[in-house]
Amino acid sequence: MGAAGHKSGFAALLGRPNVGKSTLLNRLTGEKLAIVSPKPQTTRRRILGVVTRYEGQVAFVDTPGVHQAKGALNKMMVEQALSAADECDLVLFVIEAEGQKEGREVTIGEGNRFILSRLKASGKPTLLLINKIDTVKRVLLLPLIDRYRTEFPFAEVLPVSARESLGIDELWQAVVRHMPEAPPMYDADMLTDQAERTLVEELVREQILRHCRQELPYSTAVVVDVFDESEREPQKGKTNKKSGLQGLVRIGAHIFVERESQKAIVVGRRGQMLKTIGTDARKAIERLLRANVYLALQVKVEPRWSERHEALRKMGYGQEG
Ligand SMILES: Nc1nc2c(ncn2[C@@H]2O[C@H](COP(=O)(O)OP(=O)(O)OP(=O)(O)O)[C@@H](O)[C@H]2O)c(=O)[nH]1
Ligand SMILES: [Mg+2]
Repeated sequence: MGAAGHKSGFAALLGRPNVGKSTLLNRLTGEKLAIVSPKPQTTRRRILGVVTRYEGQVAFVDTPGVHQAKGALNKMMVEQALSAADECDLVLFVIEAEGQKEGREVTIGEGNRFILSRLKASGKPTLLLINKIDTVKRVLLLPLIDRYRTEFPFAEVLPVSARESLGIDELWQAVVRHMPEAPPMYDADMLTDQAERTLVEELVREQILRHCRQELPYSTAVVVDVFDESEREPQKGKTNKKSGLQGLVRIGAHIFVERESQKAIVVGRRGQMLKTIGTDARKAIERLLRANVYLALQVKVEPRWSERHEALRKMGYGQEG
């Protein structure tokens, strides 16, 4: 493919927590690159997902939800999101249609107002993505679109459903339209910049988000410290004909929490909770690696890790370039 006329650039998914940014990234790339949960503040760092097609190459950047951050970890998350928006070619501002009621005036919440003010200051071309349209009647979208259009000169407005895969192709076409003309930035087979190890940590964290209640997930970090691939080659390890998994990868990971009481929750009665988390995470990791996986999890208390910068770095949330 020649460079002349080729479209290529960065598009950052920006929005409040829980609006479906990560679900959109996974849908756009067709791969599970980001974990998803019904709890806010699931994504903690930027996640790159590259889509290369005939029409062009787009590097999508999923970001943590923008919220009023308290604490070092949350402040870092919001900073990551806002700086990603500053550095991209196109902002995809994601809001959710969920909660819109008939006959009630549309109000823009404080969180979205704050993001809009940042977008105004940055002056980046921006598309408004209204996600979760599967949850509301179509007629409710029009007042929502009108309200937002009066606040900001969006280049385009796109109603989508990441979960039901509605409007995704239109979204792709629109994003490409707004990409600058440039040669491809990545090899055609490049999908993400995340290491397998990082993806594994996230898959374990996803199961903690899924199985544990309330505030616990916010105090949890996962660090893989053993990733033994010596038996990954199919001929060396066992191959399961039924599952199609080949070879064996041995993984050891620590789950960090901040208090003994939290450790008790993650471990559960007679270790039952940790066992459930481990079993479900192992299945997800096997799908990712297409290999049999031996997963050993250990829970460790690291007081106030989410407040301390050196601990944040140890958990892999350190400042990056
Ligand atoms: N009904 C419906 N639910 C959706 C849709 N997209 C995402 N969700 C759900 O919304 C919740 C949040 O999705 P995420 O993708 O984790 O949201 P996020 O914006 O990445 O959240 P943070 O990482 O916390 O900022 C999950 O329960 C998703 O399944 C959609 O199109 N329709
Ligand atoms: Mg997310």
